[in-house]
Amino acid sequence: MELANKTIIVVGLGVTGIAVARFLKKRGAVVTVADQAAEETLGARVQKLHELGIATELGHHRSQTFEKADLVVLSPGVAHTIEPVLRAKEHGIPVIGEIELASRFINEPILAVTGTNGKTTTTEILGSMLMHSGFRVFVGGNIGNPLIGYADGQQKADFIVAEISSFQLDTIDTFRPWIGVLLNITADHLDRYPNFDTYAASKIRMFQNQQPGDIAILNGSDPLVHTLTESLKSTKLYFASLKGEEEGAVNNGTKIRFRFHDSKKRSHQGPLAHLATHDRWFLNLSKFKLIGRHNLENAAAAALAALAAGASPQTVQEALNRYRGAAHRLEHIDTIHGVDFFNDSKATNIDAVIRAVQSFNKPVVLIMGGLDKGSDFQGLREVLARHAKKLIVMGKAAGLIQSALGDTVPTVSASSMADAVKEAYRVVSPGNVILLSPGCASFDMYDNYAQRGEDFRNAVGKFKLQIS
Ligand code: UMA
Repeated sequence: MELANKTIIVVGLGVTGIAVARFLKKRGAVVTVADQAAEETLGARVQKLHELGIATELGHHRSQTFEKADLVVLSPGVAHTIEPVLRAKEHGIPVIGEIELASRFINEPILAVTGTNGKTTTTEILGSMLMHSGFRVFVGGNIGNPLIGYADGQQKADFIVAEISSFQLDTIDTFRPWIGVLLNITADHLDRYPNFDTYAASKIRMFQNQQPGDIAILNGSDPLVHTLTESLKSTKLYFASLKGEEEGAVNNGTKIRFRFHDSKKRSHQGPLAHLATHDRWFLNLSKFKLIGRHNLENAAAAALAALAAGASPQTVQEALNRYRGAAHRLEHIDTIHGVDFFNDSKATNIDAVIRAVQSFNKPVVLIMGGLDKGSDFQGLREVLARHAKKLIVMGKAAGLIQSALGDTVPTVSASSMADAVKEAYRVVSPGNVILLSPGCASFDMYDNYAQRGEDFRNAVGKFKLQIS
């Protein structure tokens, strides 16, 4: 792909936009970074670009600028359906995302992980399994480390392990992971997609360029995943449930057991002959630190990908034993007078909240709220009726959540995280759980979910001092 002297508009001045602009500038492109936000809002990021000699167009998007470009590169947070992008496409200007651009400059095999929930955990476990096996690995993508950084840097990896969001899949064209993992598909981001089907279709784009030598690792317990992946050309492995002669892994709570066929029984001549030696092998879960059934699925998916890539069973087991979990995902914060506090700030959709609440065999006081993403909060009625003692709601979506769930579980609203923690603690007894699992985006009160999680951690810390 020739970049020198090309006029390229990079849209979005976040982590991705900066990394893409730097990459393109180094290769001789004439780059402008466009962002709809005003210069004052973007702060030091603008300065950083100007120091690199990169032009900016800030405050609002101008269609004329997009229409004059040779190429438009979108950040994940920029929808490919906004007016200036549609206009550029009408003018025949190619529009791609950062993942597409990066993949055109990466020669190493890519192991990509997508799904509504569990992406970061699975990506981290997979990266760690491969590293334990002695491979050099770059871990990036939606996890916060743009893939273009690898294409631009000096690091030499054997494998690229990439967390990939639906936003990123919206703007791929030739992106072709050697191994693609699809964890699950449940409703999310309905503020960006017109409906659930469009969102689901975006997830399946992960496999659209795969060929028979490639591998798709799929959730066997999800009928929708089965239906949407029926016509894939790649070799399929399944986790969570195995039907008929399907190959892959199932978990029973204490073990993840693997099933692989030898070449005589295989319906395909894929790249996986070596897996037959791992048939009936199992991962022991006695030292696995994460709670919740969904995390067993994440571990099984990661192990399948690692084994397929050539990791040894022993190192896969070792990496799993050592994995401590990603921050803000069912993260244990503290125990105060027998009450456990868990931070699940990354749970920004309904399915994630359901999985979190179901992870405990104890009464839960749940803190929810933030910015609604078009979610149907009614989906929580059953699980809350069964497991929740009280619901604390906060942020912009507080009223919406209260009207959907207030008749199912005693509900109060809180004005701040500190207030929410205090309200939650009023009704607990030893053995209970106070869980922040918001089911909403964080942007009404915070910069991101991590800042919200830290606010919860601080509020719990201060509360502990007050009551001790
Ligand atoms: N912007 C525009 N025009 C628009 C929309 C946004 O100019 O129409 C501008 C905003 O004003 C802002 C900039 O775009 O200045 C932000 O771009 P971005 O949202 O793509 O932010 P990045 O910092 O580049 O982060 C992105 C991902 N963000 C999103 O997908 C929203 C990060 O995922 C990712 O870690 C990072 O790239 C590196 O790959 C975050 C995320 O929330 C963690 N992802 C979603 C999720 O996990 O649910 C998908």
